[in-house]
Amino acid sequence: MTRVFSGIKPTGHLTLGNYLGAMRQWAAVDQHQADALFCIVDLHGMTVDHDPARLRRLTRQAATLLLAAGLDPELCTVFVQSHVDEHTRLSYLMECVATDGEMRRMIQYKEKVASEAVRGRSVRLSLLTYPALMAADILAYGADEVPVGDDQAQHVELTRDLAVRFNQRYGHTFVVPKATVPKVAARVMNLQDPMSKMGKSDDSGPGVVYLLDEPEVIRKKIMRAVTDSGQEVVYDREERPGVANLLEILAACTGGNPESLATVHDSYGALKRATADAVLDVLGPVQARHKELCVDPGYVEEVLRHGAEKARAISRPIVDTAYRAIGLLPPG
Ligand code: AQP
Repeated sequence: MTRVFSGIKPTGHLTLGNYLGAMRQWAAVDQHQADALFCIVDLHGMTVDHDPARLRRLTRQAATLLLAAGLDPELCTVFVQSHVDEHTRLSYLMECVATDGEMRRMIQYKEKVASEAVRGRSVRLSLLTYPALMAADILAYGADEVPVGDDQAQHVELTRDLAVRFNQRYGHTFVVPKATVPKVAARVMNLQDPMSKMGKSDDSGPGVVYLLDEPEVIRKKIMRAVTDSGQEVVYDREERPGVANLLEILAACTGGNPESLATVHDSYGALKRATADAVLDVLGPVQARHKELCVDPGYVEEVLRHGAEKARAISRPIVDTAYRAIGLLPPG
């Protein structure tokens, strides 16, 4: 059976981008068709300035939202990265296989360094080595496929390179994984700045739809989305990125396609209303289930404890093999 691994960073409240680009596919497809592991990658949440209490809170909230979005612990494994030591054990080996040039070429790293430099700040070393930990996350489970939005495809590509290099130098140890990117909503854009991705740690609240926003807030954000001065609804990502983003969100929520949806709505207002309705239809059940799960936090903790046990049982033998292969003396 194909093994699938994917993760989500608790660096902010989860967004419509996380849901349409990742979580929905995990729940609707991956957990049914594969041996799937989904991880709240809390260690990655410390590569930028963080507040310990907030990180803990967001980690619990992300786990609750994954279950609310339909991940079923009977069908898949849901766990927290820091609960399974194998991730950091293997990450160091990945750092010994990767080069600093490879790390510095990562687009996310370059963008973050540039934006911090503007404020006269430097970045944490862990931001540079983040892709080594991400490679470890994936390779420790022998994952064949990594479903991600297209922003993460470069990191999965590096993971493949590291797996191949390790296997060539030290003997076959790792499955070489491949990224799978959803056909629709691979990149949901910020409603106020449709040239930038809708990201959960963005400062621009009005451009980001959070999964736990109140329905009227969601509607308001979509109705106020930046479009352009045109009148006619056409799907053109280059020339009309704001309208294209709304059409893509609507398509992702309704199962249509952006080009034909453009012919259905005769004004930007009608398109925005339809998009808001569709988003609310999709998020309503997730919000309702989240509310139910919050009543019983013990259930979520139990799911995570059991998930970590299952994750450990898979990853420990693979990481032990890698330790032996690279030349580390096993403990007596
Ligand atoms: N806007 C998006 N459109 C489509 N997919 C997205 N994903 C994230 N944003 C979008 C996908 O969600 C999964 C989990 O992402 P992540 O939380 O681990 O990391 P990220 O991609 O860095 O997400 P954010 O929200 O942009 O976080 P910050 O702001 O902290 O950097 C991944 O599969 C991702 O592709």
